Amino acid sequence: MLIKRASWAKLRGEDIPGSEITPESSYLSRRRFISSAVVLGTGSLLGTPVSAGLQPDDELTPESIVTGYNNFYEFGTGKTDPAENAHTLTTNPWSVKVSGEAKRTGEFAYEDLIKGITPEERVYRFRCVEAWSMVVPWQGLPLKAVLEQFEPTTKAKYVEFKTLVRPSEMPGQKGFFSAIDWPYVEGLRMDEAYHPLSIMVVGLYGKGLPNQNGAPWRLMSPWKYGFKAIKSIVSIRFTQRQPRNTWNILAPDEYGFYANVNPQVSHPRWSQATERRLPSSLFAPNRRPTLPFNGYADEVAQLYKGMDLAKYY
Ligand SMILES: Nc1nc2c(c(=O)[nH]1)N[C@H]1C(S)=C(S)[C@@H](COP(=O)(O)O)O[C@H]1N2
Ligand SMILES: [Mo]
Repeated sequence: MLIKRASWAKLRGEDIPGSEITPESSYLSRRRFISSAVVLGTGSLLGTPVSAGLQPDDELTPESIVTGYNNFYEFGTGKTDPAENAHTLTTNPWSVKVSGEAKRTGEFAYEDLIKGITPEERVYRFRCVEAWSMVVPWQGLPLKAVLEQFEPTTKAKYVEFKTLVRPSEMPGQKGFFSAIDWPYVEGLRMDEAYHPLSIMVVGLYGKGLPNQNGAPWRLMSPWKYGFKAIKSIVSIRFTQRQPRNTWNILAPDEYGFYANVNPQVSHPRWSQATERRLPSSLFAPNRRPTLPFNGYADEVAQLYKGMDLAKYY
């Protein structure tokens, strides 16, 4: 696996020496980097981003699309609603409640939970269940390092996450008409959460994470559909039993708990065999085949050995 350290100072936008600043143009020139990393396979290319699973023609999705075309129903159901409405969300102070099958539980300040963990840069393919996709340079903390701080017990088989509920700042939580019973909730099996590809995202394109993308921190397990990547997390609970998750509660026949990207298991209303890689338009749809586990099968398929993936969708 290819790992590059990111810098907390940079993600916080603090004053740092010019030499540490990575201009956007250098992200663009990494297109070449990405393909050569894939060609070289798993060499120890320290200093390049983690790019396992990327295909030679995967190009970074422009920052304006990653931060302007979002799903974050707390701010509205339209793709541009989050970018329009989320900038006023208060993310400092931010506290996180930890509960369940762990030795260290209680209320923690966000800064105390990220202290001492070095952010890493991960360039991941990102596939929404709605059949569009992106390639995103995230900065994140290995999820395992975040969760181990709480010393989960052997009873912890799953971990559940919840998003903030604050209707005064989240207009999508105000109406009576919302089908979602807030908070947005998601979960992972512990071995999925501890997998090295799973990260808690704290930055995007080398900057602090924009509110519309889930500030101050959000989940990312790149082999799963985007709805697993829960945003603006305020609660972490370790459990023995599989938790329910928001989209599964809304439409259990359409969205499962596992939500592993799978071109062979169609959504009841559309095929998952292909995806529209953004930017995509009517005349340049940029459609490409969807890969099993979103292209990360070599890394994660063994987590599901012996499971019927059509049943555990
Ligand atoms: N709290 C919360 N998290 C969420 C969502 C949401 O509506 N609320 N949408 C999910 C869906 S469906 C997707 S595709 C991704 C979108 O992430 P992005 O806007 O950063 O691309 O966030 C996921 N996390
Ligand atoms: Mo999604």
